[in-house]
Formats: sequence, C-alpha cells, structure tokens
Amino acid sequence: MVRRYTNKSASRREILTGAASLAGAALAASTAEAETPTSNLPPGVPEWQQQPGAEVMSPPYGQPSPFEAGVIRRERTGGSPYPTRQAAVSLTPLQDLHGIITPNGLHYERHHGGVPAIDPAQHRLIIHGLVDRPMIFTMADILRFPATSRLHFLECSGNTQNWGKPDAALTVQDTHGLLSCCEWTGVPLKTVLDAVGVRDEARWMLAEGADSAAMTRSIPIEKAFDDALLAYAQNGERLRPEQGYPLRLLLPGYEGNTSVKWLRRLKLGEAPWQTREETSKYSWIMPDGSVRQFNFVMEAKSVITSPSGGQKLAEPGFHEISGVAWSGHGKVTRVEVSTDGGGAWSDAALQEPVLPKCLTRFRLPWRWPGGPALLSSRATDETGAVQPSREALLKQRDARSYYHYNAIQNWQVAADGAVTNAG
Ligand SMILES: Nc1nc2c(c(=O)[nH]1)N[C@H]1C(S)=C(S)[C@@H](COP(=O)(O)O)O[C@H]1N2
Ligand SMILES: [Mo]
Repeated sequence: MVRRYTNKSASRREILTGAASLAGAALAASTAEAETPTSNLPPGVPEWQQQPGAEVMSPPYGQPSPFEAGVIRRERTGGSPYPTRQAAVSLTPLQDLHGIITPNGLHYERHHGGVPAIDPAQHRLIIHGLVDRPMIFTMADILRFPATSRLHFLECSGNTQNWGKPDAALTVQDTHGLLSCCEWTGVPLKTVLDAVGVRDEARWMLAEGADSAAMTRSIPIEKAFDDALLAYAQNGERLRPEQGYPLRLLLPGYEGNTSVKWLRRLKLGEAPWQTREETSKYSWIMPDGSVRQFNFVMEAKSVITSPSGGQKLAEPGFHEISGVAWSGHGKVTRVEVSTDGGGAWSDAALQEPVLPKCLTRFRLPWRWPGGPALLSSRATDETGAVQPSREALLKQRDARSYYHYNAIQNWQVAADGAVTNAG
C-alpha cells in the first residue's frame, strides 16, 4: 500500500508520524510508479511542491526518509539461531549502502551479554599490571589527550559462513553483514600507555569490557603500541551504546572480537591470559586436527554488493557491478571481477580513497547479455595476498572451521535476472 500525502488538514507532525509508522515499508518501486497520479509527473507540479515542507528540526535528531524504512539491520537468516537476544548478532545491509561508510544506526552488532547502559560520568578505565604508574582514567581524562580520527573497517571473524553447502536464499547482508566501516576518533593507545609507563617485561595486554559478559582478550604489546585506538566517537558523534559507549578499544585490521567494547580495564603482563575467547572460541581447527590460537588479522577479502543475492536485474544491458574489498594487512591494491564463474577476470576500478585497513569501493561496468552469469570478485592486498577460492581455503582448514572465512563469493544470475547465493 502506498500512503500519499493528500490529507491537507492533517498537521505536519501527524503526517510525519503516519509516514514513519509504515510498518517495514519496503516500497516496491514498481508499485509506487503504478500508483503515481499523473499530476505528480512532469510536466505537472507534484503535490509535495505545492505547499511548504516540514519545519526545521522535525525531528531534532534527523532520521532517514520513511521510504527507506526497509534499510535496517537484521538478524541472520539460515544457520543456527543465537541462544538469547543478548548474546546475538545483527547484520549491516551492505546491499543498500553506497561508498564505504556505514551509517551509525546500521553498524553491525555482536554482543556476548547485551548492551550495558553506562553513565559516562561514572565510567572508568583502569590501566595496571606491568606499568610504572597504575592509573584510573575518567572519560574527561581520556578526552583531554590529543586525539586522532581514522577510517577503518570492523569485521567479526565469524562473518561469512560459507564453509558448507551454500543456501541460495541468502543475501549479502546474511553472508557478509558482520562488516562495517566508520571514521573512528579517539586517543592513540600508545599515548596513554606512555603516560602510565609500560615496563620492558610487558609482552601482552589484557582488555576487559564492562558488559555482563566481561569480554576479555589478550593483545600483543606490538599492536597496543602500533595503531590501537581508545575510541570514543564514530562518524563524528560519540559511540553508539551498541558500539561500546562511552569507550572501546579499536584494533584496526584485527578480528572484531579483539576491539573490546565498553572498555574498563587494561592490564599489562608477560604472557596471554588464555581467556574463554582465545581458548574454546576464536581459534582455528587445522587440517591435521591441531588448534591454532591468536589468529588476529583479517585477511584480504571482497564481495560484490550489487548485483547480489535477492536482487533482480530488470533487463539485459548495462549494469554496474560494485562491491567492497578490504584487508587487515593494509591497503587493497587490486580487485578482479569475473562474470563467467572465474574463467576470465577483469580489473575493477578502485574508488578513492583507498586506505589501509578500510573498505575500498570497487566498480566495473558490465553489459549483461541476458542468460545465466556467475559473478565473482577477488581482492589482492599490498602484501601480495590474493583472496582464495573456497576450494583452496578448505584445503588449509578442517571442515569443522568457523572463523576467518575469506574465500571468493559467487552470485548466480539466472536467465530471468534473479540473483542467488552460490557460495
Ligand atoms: N565488551 C565486549 N566487547 C566486544 C564484544 C562483546 O560482546 N563485549 N563483542 C566483540 C565482537 S565478537 C565483535 S565482532 C565486535 C563487534 O563490534 P560492534 O558490535 O560494534 O559491531 O565487538 C567485540 N567487542
Ligand atoms: Mo565477533
């Protein structure tokens, strides 16, 4: 059903609330077009141009158009459900995003114990262990340090569960939605560690969150002194509660799990602490059955977001193939695209800016001749690492693997233009 702004007696507020309440209004363009009165089409002057628009600050914190109400985070379809809604995930709608930035309200979520409601005035960060001056910082203290802003992706190491037989119904939100990219602002962790004086014997750092899961990870000291951030802002505003408000650790390029949210404690020590997230979880099963711990860096990876699963090409002819590529090792240097299932590859254009440990948008013009096509993308990063095929990845891991799936993603285009997940 298409709601039209025809009730001239209704107040602006009523109209806005009415529009906003369109339940999950994923308005199919074709339906909207079919019902558009010709008076709203050129050369007519459309209804919305015939009276002044909404007042400023309605609402004071801006919202997307009600017609974009279908662009939302979703839970994972397919696969095993999470046991509770506190220990769960929500996925970024990659198919609906443009460029490389994830709007804050669409950043994926992964919580092990729900989102704590933290009063920043009462929040503290303690730094102790092998340091000269153990200290407790308020948020005001953290905000006094010189700050920096950097664009980085964050990817959960559980992103993309294509280890088994592909589920054709999955969208790119399902397969790759545990991936987001923001401009993060905060204090370089090195600055704060220099203030407390880290002792020479310190080799590892424990990071603990103030959530009910007290999520805790051991981080190599080299990373702490390299590009780690104590982040308090994302895309220009303070962190969202679900991203770790008021303070999170941000470890660029590392698996998302190590970027501890609601950060309350850093402890310097000589050896890793062997917490739950680095023993029973987040380790790899190797082909010989052995287990490999501390697999921090997210490898070169890419995915075509348009056209992608669940979309439909309306007709043969021009279609831009577009997607995102990233690597935790640095910059993406190349993205190749194939439309025939890996027979021939063409170089896609990399859209500036191309930044280290950040999403890179790629684009390739394509003329769909009609008939079946298999669309794939393959990223290369500045270390020369090339995104592997699924076959090649499976040779390097045990079949029971779960984390760090970075193989090439394929989308099947059917003769009628319908696009499905081919794994
Ligand atoms: N304290 C705390 N930090 C956490 C988590 C958590 O549950 N608690 N989840 C981790 C995981 S598994 C990931 S992938 C990222 C997700 O960050 P996001 O929710 O901001 O996307 O945060 C990490 N940091
Ligand atoms: Mo994660």
